[in-house]
Amino acid sequence: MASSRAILAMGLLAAVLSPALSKRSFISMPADVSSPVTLANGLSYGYHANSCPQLQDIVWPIVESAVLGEVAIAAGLLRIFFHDCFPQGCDASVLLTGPNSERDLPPNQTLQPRAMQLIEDVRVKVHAACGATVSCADIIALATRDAVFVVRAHVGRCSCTVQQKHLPTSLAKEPMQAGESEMFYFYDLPLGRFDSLEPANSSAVFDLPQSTADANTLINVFKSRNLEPIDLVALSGAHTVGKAQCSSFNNRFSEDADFARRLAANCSSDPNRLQDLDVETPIVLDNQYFKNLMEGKGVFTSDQVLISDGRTDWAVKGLAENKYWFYSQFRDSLVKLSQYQPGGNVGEIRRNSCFTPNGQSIPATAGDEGFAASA
Ligand code: HEM
Ligand SMILES: *[C@@H]1O[C@H](CO)[C@@H](O)[C@H](O)[C@H]1NC(C)=O
Ligand SMILES: *[C@@H]1O[C@H](CO)[C@@H](O)[C@H](O)[C@H]1NC(C)=O
Ligand SMILES: CC(=O)N[C@H]1CO[C@H](CO)[C@@H](O)[C@@H]1O
Repeated sequence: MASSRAILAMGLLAAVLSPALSKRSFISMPADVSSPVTLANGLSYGYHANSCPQLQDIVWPIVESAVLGEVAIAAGLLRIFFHDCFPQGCDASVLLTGPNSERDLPPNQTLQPRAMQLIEDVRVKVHAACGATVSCADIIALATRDAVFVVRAHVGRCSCTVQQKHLPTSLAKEPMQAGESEMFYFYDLPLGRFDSLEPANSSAVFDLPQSTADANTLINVFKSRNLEPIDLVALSGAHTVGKAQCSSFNNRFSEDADFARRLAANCSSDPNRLQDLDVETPIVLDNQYFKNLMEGKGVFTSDQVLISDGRTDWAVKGLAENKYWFYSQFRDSLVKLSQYQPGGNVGEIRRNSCFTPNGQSIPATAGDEGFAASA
C-alpha cells in the first residue's frame, strides 16, 4: 500500500514538474513526448517529431481563432474529416478540385469551402516552417482534432488560453468532474499519412451513407470500413454540432410525430433555413445528441434509427447516460477512423496546394481505373 502510494505520489510530482505540463501550452502534453508507437501503414504517434517539431503549435492557433471566429467551422472540419476518410481512407482526396473531384459528387455538395480553405491555409504555414514534410491528410486530422477541442463542453475549465466568447456561458462553466481529463478531447493522433494522387472513385464516395439510411445499411457500410456498431453510434455523435439543409431530412415530414411536424413547419416557413442537428446544445461537443435521440429528437432518419436496432440501441442509451463514455469513445472512434487506409498508405505530400496533386496543375482526368492503378 505504502509503496503504491509512493509511486503514485512520484508520478504526480513528475507530472507537476514536467516542463511539458507546467510551462508550455497543453499542445505539448504527454501526446508529444510519449515514445513513438508505430502502427499499421507506417503511421505513428510522433511521426513529425524530428521533421516538424513545431507542427502542432502551428496548427492549433490557426484552428482555434478560426473556430472562435466562426463556430460552424468546427462542424465543417469534422464532416470533411469523415468524408475524406470514409470512401478510401484518410488521404485528403476529398480536397482535390478539377475533373472527377469528389467535391462535385452529391454527398459533398454541402461541405464547407471555408473549412477546406482553412486546411490549405494551415498547410502553407506548416510548409513555410518545415518544408513539404506534412501531408494535407495529416493536417485534416490534426485540424479536426483541434476543432473538437475548441467546441468541447468543458471549455470553461481549460487551463489553456482558449477564449470563450462564442460559447454559451452556462455550458462553458460546467465544472469538470473528478477523473475527467482534457485528453478526452485533446487526443493524440497517429500521423504520417500520404495524400492521394487522384480523387476517390465515385462508387467509394457514394458509400458515404445517406441521411435516409436505415440501421442495417448504416451498420453494414460502417462494417465495410472496419467500424463496429459502437463506432457508428459514437461517430454519429458528431451531429452534436453542425447544421443541415431541409432537403436532408424532408423524407421525415410525413411522419406522425411532434418533432417531425416541427421540423416540417420550420422548413415550410423558411425552405432555406439551416437546421441545427442537435436542437438543444447546437454548438457544443457534448452527449446531448444521444439524449435527443432518446426523446425522438434526432434530425435525420439515420440518427433516429440508431435507437430502434438491437445492435445500436444499447450504445445510444449508454452514451446518453454517461458523457464520459461519449468523450472517450468519440475520441477512440475518431482515432480509429483516422487510421483507415484500405489501399495502404501510398501517395505524396502535396507541396503546391492541398487542392492539387504535385504532378499537374489540375487533377488527372483519368476515371475510376486511374485511381485504382495509383493505389
Ligand atoms: C452515420 C451516417 C451519417 C450520415 C447519414 C450523415 C449525413 C449527414 C448529412 C446529410 C448532413 C447535412 C448535409 C446538409 O444538409 O448540408 C450531415 C452533416 C454533418 N455531419 Fe454527418 N452523417 C453521418 C455521419 C457523420 C460522421 C461519422 C461525422 C463525423 C465524424 C459527421 C459529421 C457531420 C457534421 C459535423 C455535420 C454538420 C456539417 C456542417 O454544419 O457544415 N457525420 N451529415
Ligand atoms: C473504388 O475505390 C475503392 C476503394 O479504394 C476500391 O475498393 C474499388 O475497387 C474502386 N472501384 C473501382 C470501380 O475502381
Ligand atoms: C423551429 O423554429 C423555432 C423558431 O425559430 C425554434 O424555436 C425551434 O427550435 C425550431 N424547431 C426545431 C425542431 O429546430
Ligand atoms: C465544397 C465543394 O466543392 N462543393 C461542391 C460540391 O458539388 C457542387 C455541385 O457540383 C458544387 O457546386 C460545390 O461547390
